[in-house]
Amino acid sequence: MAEVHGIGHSRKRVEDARFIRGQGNYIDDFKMPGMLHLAIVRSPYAHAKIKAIHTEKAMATPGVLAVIDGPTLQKYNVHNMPTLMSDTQMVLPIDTVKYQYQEVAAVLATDRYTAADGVAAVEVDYDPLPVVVDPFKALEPGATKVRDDKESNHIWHWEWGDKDKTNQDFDKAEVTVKENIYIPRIHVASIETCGCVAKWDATNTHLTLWMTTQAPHAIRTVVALITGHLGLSEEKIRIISPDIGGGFGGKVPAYPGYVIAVAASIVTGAPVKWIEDRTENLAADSFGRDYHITAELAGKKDGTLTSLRFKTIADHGYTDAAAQPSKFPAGMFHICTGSYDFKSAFVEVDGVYTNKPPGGIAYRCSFRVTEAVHAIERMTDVFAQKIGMDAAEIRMKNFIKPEQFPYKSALGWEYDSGNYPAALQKAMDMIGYDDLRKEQAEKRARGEFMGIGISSFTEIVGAGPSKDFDILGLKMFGSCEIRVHPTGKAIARFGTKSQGQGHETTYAQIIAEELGIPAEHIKVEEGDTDTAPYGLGTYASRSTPVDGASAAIASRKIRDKAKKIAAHLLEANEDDLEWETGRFFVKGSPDQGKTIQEIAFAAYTNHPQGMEGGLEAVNYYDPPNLTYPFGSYICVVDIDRGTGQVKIRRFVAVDDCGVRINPMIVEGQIHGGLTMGFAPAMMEEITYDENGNIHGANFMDYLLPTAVETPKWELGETVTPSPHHPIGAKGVGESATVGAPAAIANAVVDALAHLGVTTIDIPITARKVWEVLNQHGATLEE
Ligand code: MCN
Ligand code: CUN
Repeated sequence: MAEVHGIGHSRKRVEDARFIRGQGNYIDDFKMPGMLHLAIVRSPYAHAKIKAIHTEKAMATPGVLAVIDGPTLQKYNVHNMPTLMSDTQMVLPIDTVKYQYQEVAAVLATDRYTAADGVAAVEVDYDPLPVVVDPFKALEPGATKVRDDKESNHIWHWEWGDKDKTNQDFDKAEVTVKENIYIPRIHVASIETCGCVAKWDATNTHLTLWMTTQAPHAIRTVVALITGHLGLSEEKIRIISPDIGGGFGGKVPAYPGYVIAVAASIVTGAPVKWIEDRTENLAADSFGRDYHITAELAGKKDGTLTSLRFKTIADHGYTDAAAQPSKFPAGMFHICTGSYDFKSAFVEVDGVYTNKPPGGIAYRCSFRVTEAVHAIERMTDVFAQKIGMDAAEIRMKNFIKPEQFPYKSALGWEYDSGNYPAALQKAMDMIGYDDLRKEQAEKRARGEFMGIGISSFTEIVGAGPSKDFDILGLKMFGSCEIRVHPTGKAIARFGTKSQGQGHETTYAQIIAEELGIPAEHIKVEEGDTDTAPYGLGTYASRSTPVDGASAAIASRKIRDKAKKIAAHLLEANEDDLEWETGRFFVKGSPDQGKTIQEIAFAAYTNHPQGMEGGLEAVNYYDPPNLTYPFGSYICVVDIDRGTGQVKIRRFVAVDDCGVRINPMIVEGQIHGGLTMGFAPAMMEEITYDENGNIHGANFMDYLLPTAVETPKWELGETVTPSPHHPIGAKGVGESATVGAPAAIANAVVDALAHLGVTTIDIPITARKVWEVLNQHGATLEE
């Protein structure tokens, strides 16, 4: 049955609908008897009226069963769906398309190839409309209106902080700096694209939907809410998220393909598969970033930073499909005071519609933290450069001090714990900072360009406390259910969903540590709404801070019950028992004890009269606070004056995510995260021409780093436990992606600083650097 194929990893081919978890079940490989396939007709225009859709030729193609369009779906009132920010997204358009590659119609056929032929045979007559791609132009009076159902292209204005105090502090500051920083649109590009298999069982009026989602329960609730009028109530919907081949935030939103597949399965009674090809995935799924930030800092000549003011235009494309907690339309952007002790700060963000695909997902980033970190870490360097201070020195001077934790930031967050100077010092020692500065001075004197960049970031992960955090009203609890079987083995289920982060290993380790059941005898399950406790899924590095805490607390509940059973078995008083990992014993008589396995057996065979039998527990965890992992990264670059090519010579990353459950998994997360930080810093970017035509809808144009381009990462660690997390752990899955780009950009600007260069936007391509060198007459003469 097993068959190895694909590049770089083996996958088991699943021949029928019996799917085994954790062994390589990708939607792409699903086969079921009678399964039908969908393929999507997409718009070549970024803005156009649909005059007519001609389906005759497609319908004449053998194997094509139906062409589904917007008006068909409208009959059932499922032509629109809500986005995570309660905006509206078309499933299929009734009469107008709003971005290039938007879904126009869907072809249902007996196999994927025939469906594609059907798509090619559908002819659509369009009337092109004026297009607006630049968010600044979209805000001008008289601009083309993207949305017919809205007053203007301005979606929302959001501000946070003390505006008056900040303005006063700026007015009286000795030094101020200001830069425009653009953080470009990028795409997730997971190994697997999005897809699903919808299977409608008409006899039992039951829908099973296998889909590439990071948040199966939330999807189930949303499906129930939008299809309740069709009889699909929540108990009749089962969402299963199998191996999804990478998430990175891109698999949090719902996409039209899922909805069309469900509709097609309900109408035909057959299982229906939809899977994107790479271009569809790159061109039409939700994007990340696209923040135009005007950043200002104020401070003193001695390097003390006092005040921060950021103004941002956020390009959301044609609908606000950002995946953010409801209360924060710009996510956690207001973590932008970073690792520094600012006295005042004020941020404002304006969301804007343009004729581009929906944007605003958090590409490996806890809700806009990457944008915040990039801006503050770049600006700290800009300030240092202006007053002639060293980049490490200004950081050491302004860091929130270890004794200030818990620390309330100028923008209202309460940082749980941290030791920023220790992390930076460690990174400086590892890389040999002082020697590098000497080498740089010598090289500069010889006309060689070398730069050193630091990023001392603070993350904010673990959404989140129910007081402030919900998505579409659903509070962001963690959840864990553990059942200990009679033989002392266990199954644990969670409301999260691993996409490659190794939850099967690390959750089992948490429970093993708490209960003494060996990790290999703890089966971890996620992603099936029929079996897992309700949960909001995996993104924003929330699994460890929230569901990881649940695992510890549910284990402790089991231990409490186990103690009562042990007391019964040992005929001892509960208060006289002591715990060592895996065993209760009588104080003072260590040989008189019962192991967790003996206790588990007794829970089903010999439990105390009056007690409930069995040994299991459920915990829903409402975290008291978020966790604030941090780190200091240092990057050394050499620039080729002939070509503008930037070579990363060394990159040291010191991370602190509190207690590490599994150091190897943490290192893997950091390696992957650094590579995904390097990618947008040096290579990745999605752009459009003035007609809304995408550049970068395939891997020839959208540059993903491979092992060849990726630098060698050197890792270090410090451990500052979270005081409020049951085992002291903080999240780590995104830290490196958040922290890395600024270190790289800072290194490049540092290499060019003596020319008067103060900023350079990512991605830092050779061409961009060469142009900067050329402007300053610093290219190599032939
Ligand atoms: N861990 C640990 N000790 C800690 C913190 C974490 O051992 N102190 C372990 C965890 O137990 C878990 C892993 O590290 O196995 C990541 O944990 P965590 O930081 O809680 O993050 P999540 O599990 O919630 O994963 C989400 C995060 C996000 S948001 C993106 S995006 C991302 C990332 O994880 N997507 C990934 N890493 C990814 N890795 C893979 N392979 N594929 C993705 O799609
Ligand atoms: Cu922030 S991307 Mo991850 O949240 O799935």
